[in-house]
Amino acid sequence: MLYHLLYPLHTAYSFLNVFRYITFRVIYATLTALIISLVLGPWLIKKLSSNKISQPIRKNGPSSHLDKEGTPTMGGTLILFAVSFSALLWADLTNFYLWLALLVTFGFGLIGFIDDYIKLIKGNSRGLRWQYKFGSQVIIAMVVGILLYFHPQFSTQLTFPFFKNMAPDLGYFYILFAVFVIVGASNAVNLTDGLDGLAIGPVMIASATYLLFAYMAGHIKIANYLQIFYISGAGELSIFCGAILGAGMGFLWYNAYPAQIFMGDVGSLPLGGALGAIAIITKQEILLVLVGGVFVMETLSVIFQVLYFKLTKGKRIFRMAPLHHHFELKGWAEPKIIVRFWIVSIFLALFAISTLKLR
Ligand code: 57M
Repeated sequence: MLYHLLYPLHTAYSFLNVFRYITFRVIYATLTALIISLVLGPWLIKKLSSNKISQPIRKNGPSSHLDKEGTPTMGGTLILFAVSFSALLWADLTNFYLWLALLVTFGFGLIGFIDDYIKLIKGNSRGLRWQYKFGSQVIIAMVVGILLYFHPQFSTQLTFPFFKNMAPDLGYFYILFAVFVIVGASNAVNLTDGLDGLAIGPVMIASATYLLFAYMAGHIKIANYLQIFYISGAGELSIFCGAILGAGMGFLWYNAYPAQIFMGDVGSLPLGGALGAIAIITKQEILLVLVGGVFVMETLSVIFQVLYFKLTKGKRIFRMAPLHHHFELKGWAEPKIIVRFWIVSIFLALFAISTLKLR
């Protein structure tokens, strides 16, 4: 909004020309979201606690989690507020991709909110029925895929790291691919959100990485130099990524071990969905497997665990899935698991960025 209000005044006040620059607006979108989540965090924690919106702990999980009983959850509401307020304040509101990212964020956020509401406030531990939860995610992702498919500028070609000449055109199958990426990323982040700061750390690392990708994709000279798709207007998504990064940092201040608040499905589902949508829009879909490698490992650990359990009629590969629980049961301290997963996430993100040159 500030871009529309203040940039036009640069003819009278030249210093307002700075609002033209995406780099400037990314920095201040990040700082705005950070300050909002830092300042409102204590108030929300108190509000959730007084309304007894706290996490029930399943008895069949690691015993160390029993101490977490009563931790306030649904902190994702704060993340969503900080992200949307900051993005709407600093981004170009006429940008198509910004509204696509907001559609996924709010759509998946509403699904997560309803799930949390049923579980935590209505007291039904099953939450939203998986058919409704999964079905509504698919519908929202389908709408995004269709809007992109019919967008005149958007390409349905798939880009691969390392092979710059390999870009098969998926045609309308791209819509299904987009659904797979967005819904998959959303549920992968959801599965990962099982230790203090374990999900928000890699989400921040991924949003910082896609902040770079979006800026480069929207900058014709850089895009041509790197031989990546030039997506006119994608640069505004780096402001959205900055808002996620800032909101994540502020949330992590309170979610860091020992957590004073959990994000809930209202946080994990939209954050994953937004990263999936940004990966699709910036045409760095396959790289999301690397950038979001921690989420992929956690999801694969569950898939392999369940398949092996069924195939061997009761045997397990891991002591418990997702992977973070396996290390807990091996005796690793929770902070050690969390920080090591962050280190892996940073390594994978740096390697993913390097692939833009290794092609
Ligand atoms: C999402 N939710 C956490 C919190 C967070 C198919 C199966 C793998 C599903 C999986 C599952 O239930 N996943 C649901 C993970 C939960 O966190 C809440 O959920 C929100 C995210 N959606 O924001 O509100 C618990 O995680 C802990 N936590 C923290 N700090 C945080 O910052 O400590 C969360 C955030 C919280 C808290 O204890 O209560 C979760 O783990 O449920 N199921 C599992 O992950 C279960 N695994 C399992 O059953 N494995 C089986 C099979 C199915 C693969 C096996 O290995 O044989 C484990 N999780 C739990 N209990 N809680 C084990 C049983």
